[in-house]
Amino acid sequence: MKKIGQLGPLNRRAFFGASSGTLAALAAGGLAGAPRTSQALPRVLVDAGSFPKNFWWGAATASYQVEGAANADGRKPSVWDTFCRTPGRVQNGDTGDVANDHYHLYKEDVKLMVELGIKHYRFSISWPRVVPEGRGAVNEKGMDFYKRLVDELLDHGITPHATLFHWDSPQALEDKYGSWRSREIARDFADYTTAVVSRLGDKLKHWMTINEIFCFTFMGYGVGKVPKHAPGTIVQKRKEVLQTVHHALLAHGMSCQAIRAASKDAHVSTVVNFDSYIPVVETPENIEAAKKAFVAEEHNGTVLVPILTGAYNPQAIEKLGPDAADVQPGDMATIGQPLDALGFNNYCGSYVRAAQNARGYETLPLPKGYPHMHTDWLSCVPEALYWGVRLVTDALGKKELPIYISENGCASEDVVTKNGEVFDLDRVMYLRSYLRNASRAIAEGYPLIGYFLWSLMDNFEWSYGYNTRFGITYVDYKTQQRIPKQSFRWYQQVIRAGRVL
Ligand code: PNW
Repeated sequence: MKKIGQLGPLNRRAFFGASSGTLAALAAGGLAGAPRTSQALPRVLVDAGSFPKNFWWGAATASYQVEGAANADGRKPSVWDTFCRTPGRVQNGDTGDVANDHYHLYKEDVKLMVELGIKHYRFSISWPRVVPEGRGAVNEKGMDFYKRLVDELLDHGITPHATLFHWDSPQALEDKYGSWRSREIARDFADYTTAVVSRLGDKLKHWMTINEIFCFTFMGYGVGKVPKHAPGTIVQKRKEVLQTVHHALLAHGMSCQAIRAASKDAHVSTVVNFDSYIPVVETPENIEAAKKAFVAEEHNGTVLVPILTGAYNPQAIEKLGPDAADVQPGDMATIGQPLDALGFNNYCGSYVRAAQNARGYETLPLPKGYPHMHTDWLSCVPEALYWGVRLVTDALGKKELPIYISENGCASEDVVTKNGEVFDLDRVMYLRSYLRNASRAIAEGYPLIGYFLWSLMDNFEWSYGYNTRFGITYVDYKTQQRIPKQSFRWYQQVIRAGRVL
């Protein structure tokens, strides 16, 4: 791969010798479409924050967080409906019963997307809306909602990208066999996949199997204590948690096979919030340290690495010892299905440096005063985006695998002014910094093809309820009014210009 960042002095001279017309075109983002491997592309484009013309500019949401209509047209409860009804689990006792009422207001929301200028929209399909019992009969009325949504998107020139699972698993399967604790869920998920793809696959080509395995396994099953996410099961042993991870990996692999069987021209990917490691100083030693941490630490070693390579990372497994999951013959080959792309959900990251220990690296704690956004877990670590993309390529050797940012976004304490405006300048600052790192990755030749901002609009933020807002559109939940924030206006211009503004 040719790395533009490594261009020699000749090219830099060529740039500085460029005509004022070229400079003007650069300033206007007019060269954004230049191929990323072009020898003529000057390094200064890294700083200009330009993006290729065919870059996927998008935004994302998820079914339980926006749809509402919890009892409409035959939908049955998901584990999140139950979790929300359990006192103390969700702030303020909030539920997804109504949420953004997107189920009924989707046409208005597509208009919002048109105004924003995105050409790609990522949403998720609710399993208990489509197969209310988790297995068996398909609820065609529920399915029809997604057909209407897809038609509406296509009519407006927006490419739909569907996530098959974004945490709202059917309560019926929780009652039957404890959801992800049972291996049976992988088969049920594959059958549900077939039901969806065989009905939507003629129009919808971009499929993502599962969103963030980490969040409904490691965060859905707690050893001896109540976890933060549904189903909220207390287990006795760590191994039980790792077993849910294994079943989710298996479900992903079988879902990939089901998609390809049901749709010949499907684009298949999955979405992982893998941990990103930033060399605290970009020296060769620290970069090596980042590569080591990236594959060996528990989360990546037990989720991303098996998905991309068909094997758990040996160091992670060794560290887990007796807590590692039981694996049956053939499982790993199923898990390591070839993918057309990888979705990367990125919010933060860890700093790392080389160390004289057995692992060869150490991660560094963030000091108390480190920049922090408006929710407890969200530090501002923009380089995490660049390094996450780079490390998939460099540490896992996946040089040809396209990567897109499936989520990146920021929580702010949004206040609507008397004039009906929202000045979420902290969100703009955050997004701008992360997008600059996206442009750096592209300028250096890494295969980053798109960006879905989380989120198109405020929505149900899981155990934080409606108090934590991640949208670039403000939602007044009393009236369901949508109010574009300053970040919306900013992103709109970024998309238009094809570069960070
Ligand atoms: C993602 N963390 O979750 C989810 O995919 C979205 O549904 C969610 O609304 C969004 O991020 C914002 O939270 C995450 O602790 C939850 O690092 C937690 C973390 C990261 C992502």
